Amino acid sequence: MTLSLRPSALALWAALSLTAPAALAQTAPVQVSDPWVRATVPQQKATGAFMTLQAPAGSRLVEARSPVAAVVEIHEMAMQGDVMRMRAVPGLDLPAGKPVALKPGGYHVMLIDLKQALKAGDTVPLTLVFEGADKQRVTQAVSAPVRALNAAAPAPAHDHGGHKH
Ligand SMILES: [Cu+2]
Repeated sequence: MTLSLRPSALALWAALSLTAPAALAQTAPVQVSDPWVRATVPQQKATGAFMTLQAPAGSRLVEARSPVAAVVEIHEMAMQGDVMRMRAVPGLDLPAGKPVALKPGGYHVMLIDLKQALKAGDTVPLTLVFEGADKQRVTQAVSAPVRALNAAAPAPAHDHGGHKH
């Protein structure tokens, strides 16, 4: 009959272990929504990856990697004189709870020295490295579908109101 005691002992153990890793709450995973990569044409050696990041407790994107590119950088668009140019930045701050958009014409993850052409329908694996306020680094794997070269951010749903079939 000693076995009948086990379930309550297990429940107690489970309750204790749930309260133990309190520090993990501060490194809640960054939400990555709608990741995508812009397709390339032949000979094109670089392209951009886009997504929306939201960090529940605040975080910083400090690094990105991908097996399809020899070099991966975090880029921003900035005016240089009269010309809009992109340049690498050491990281991208993600304020707590605020969505940060990586999109064409703005921040993006730059895939440089591509090892292969990327065509619509392909999937590109990305590894994102985030640094929390506690300086702990966490990596997050993302699968980003490749979209056509002229793809922009997803268009809002069109609703013309009168068409109910
Ligand atoms: Cu760039």
